[in-house]
Amino acid sequence: MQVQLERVLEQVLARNPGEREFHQAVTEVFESLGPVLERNPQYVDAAVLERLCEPERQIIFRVPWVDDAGQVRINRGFRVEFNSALGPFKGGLRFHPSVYLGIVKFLGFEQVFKNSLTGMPIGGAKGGSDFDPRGRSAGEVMRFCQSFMTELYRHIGEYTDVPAGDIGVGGREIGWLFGQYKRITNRYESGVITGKGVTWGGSLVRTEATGYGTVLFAERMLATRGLGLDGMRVVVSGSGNVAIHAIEKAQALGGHVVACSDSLGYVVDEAGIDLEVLRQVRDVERLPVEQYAARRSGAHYVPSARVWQVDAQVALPCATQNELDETDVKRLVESGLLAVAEGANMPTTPEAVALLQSAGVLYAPGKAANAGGVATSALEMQQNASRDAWSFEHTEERLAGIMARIHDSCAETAEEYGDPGNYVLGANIAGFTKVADAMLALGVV
Ligand code: NDP
Ligand code: 2IT
Repeated sequence: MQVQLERVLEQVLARNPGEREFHQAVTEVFESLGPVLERNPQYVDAAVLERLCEPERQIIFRVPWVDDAGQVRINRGFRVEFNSALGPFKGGLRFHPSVYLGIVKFLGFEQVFKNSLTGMPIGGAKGGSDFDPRGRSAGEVMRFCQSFMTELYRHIGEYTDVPAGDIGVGGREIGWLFGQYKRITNRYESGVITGKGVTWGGSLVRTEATGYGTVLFAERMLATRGLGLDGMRVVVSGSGNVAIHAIEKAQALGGHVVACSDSLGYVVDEAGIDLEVLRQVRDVERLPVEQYAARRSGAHYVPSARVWQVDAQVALPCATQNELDETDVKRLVESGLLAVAEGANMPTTPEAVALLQSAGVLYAPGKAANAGGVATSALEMQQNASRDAWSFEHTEERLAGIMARIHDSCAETAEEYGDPGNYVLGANIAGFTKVADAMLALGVV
């Protein structure tokens, strides 16, 4: 790493102690930026790196709510508004007990580059809470969402900051969050949040977009080696929004998806995952994935283990950060792994990424591969601004075009910088350059 980069990285680590995931995300981006700074000393002169690593605004707040037993509960809420050089702050909200500032900041930092890669006019942010929705009634989750928005509303807006979903925040929660925003502000401001229901301002394809986009990226990446998903053995981690739609698109393109998981274990179904059963268990009844195996003859459940024990030609991590490590990758490579495309954010550990790259496995980092979700959020904002609603076919076509462009810009940038096929380098440099140029143009702000 260049001296300039090392100096800034040291400062970032020292100024943000204990934020392990944030350190990891910044280090990974910095490892790609040496050649860009050599060609563009103006970025160093204007302290673009230092500014990029310091969020424009960080909000931490108390979220009080009352559980079904009448007991008062307190959670911590976060919104980190990272960078608005390219457009209003944009990024999801995560409700999960593991959430703390270091996770919100890693996600917000990644979001800046991801949103830049989409080519849409959106800055980067992330938020959420350490609230654990598991085992909570619908009433409890609604009251929590209302309390969360009772503070958040003053910080967001169509032209300011536009949240969406992430882990633990799906269409149901977006409805409750938007309902409270509307009630407090007395404004039907559709563009303030994305992932809305299609009858009240949402966009068709937004629900599917992240998973679909990840698979479209994988397909285009495989095509660079004359391959395709047709007939490939696919393993997906997670069984939430991103995983389910990744499975759907992989199957539509001829992939044979044999396993998926949740935080408690994984299921294997050699006949191919039955999406109808999976949706009923996970989406409708909100039960652990174990129930899938109970309802499908021939499927089996493995508790307390990672899905990467199952052989795969294509692996799609769609659950959470650092869920695919060196040991997993070593085993998968030995059993014929060809490609990894990340539906989740930073699911692969740095050591595992290095191993994938040295083994010649195609590897698409999340900030490129899962950008279809936020890109379709930007399409939702576009429809809201023009009070329009596009058809499924048109919106999916737009998504496919965006994913193809992201893929190609990563591939071309990697080639331009002398490392063809390195999608990490391509994504980081292409994402960085656009934000950095906008920051230079906007002055020292
Ligand atoms: P959901 O809440 O719908 O699903 C999350 C899935 O991941 C569940 O199966 C969950 O299992 C599993 N999971 C969550 N935390 C852990 C953990 N600590 N260990 C193991 N498994 C875990 O979330 P999404 O599908 O929306 O998000 C999945 C990933 O995709 C996240 O990394 C998110 O940041 C990323 N992403 C999401 C986008 C979106 O549009 N929603 C856009 C881009 C990226 P369980 O139910 O047991 O907790
Ligand atoms: O990580 C992500 O890109 C998301 N959770 C989606 C963000 C958004 O604003 O749609």
